[in-house]
Amino acid sequence: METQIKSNITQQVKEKLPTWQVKNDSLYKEFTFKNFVEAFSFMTAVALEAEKMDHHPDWSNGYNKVTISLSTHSAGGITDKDFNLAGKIEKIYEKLTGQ
Ligand code: H2B
Repeated sequence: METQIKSNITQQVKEKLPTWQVKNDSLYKEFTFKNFVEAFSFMTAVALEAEKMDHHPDWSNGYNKVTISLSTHSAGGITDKDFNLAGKIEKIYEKLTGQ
């Protein structure tokens, strides 16, 4: 699956990534941590995974918050690559925070 129609994407996000939203043709989520060190540890782990996948997040950090936006730039929207990276990010978040 390379590109998908939008209503289908929204449905898939509800099923597979219930804590994520679709925003500006991207998968979007804001993560909260206990402090900056925990947030930055999360970003480091995600960065290494993203590099391995050759698929990179658009993100920002402010103290204990990290907002992540995932889209496939070359496809101009959400693809399987974004779902896969979001799944990996969820696992990293769970492992790091126990949430
Ligand atoms: N990340 C994302 N999110 N979208 C892309 O289209 C993309 C990427 N392309 N990471 C990759 C890198 C491409 O630029 C390199 C050359 O593989």
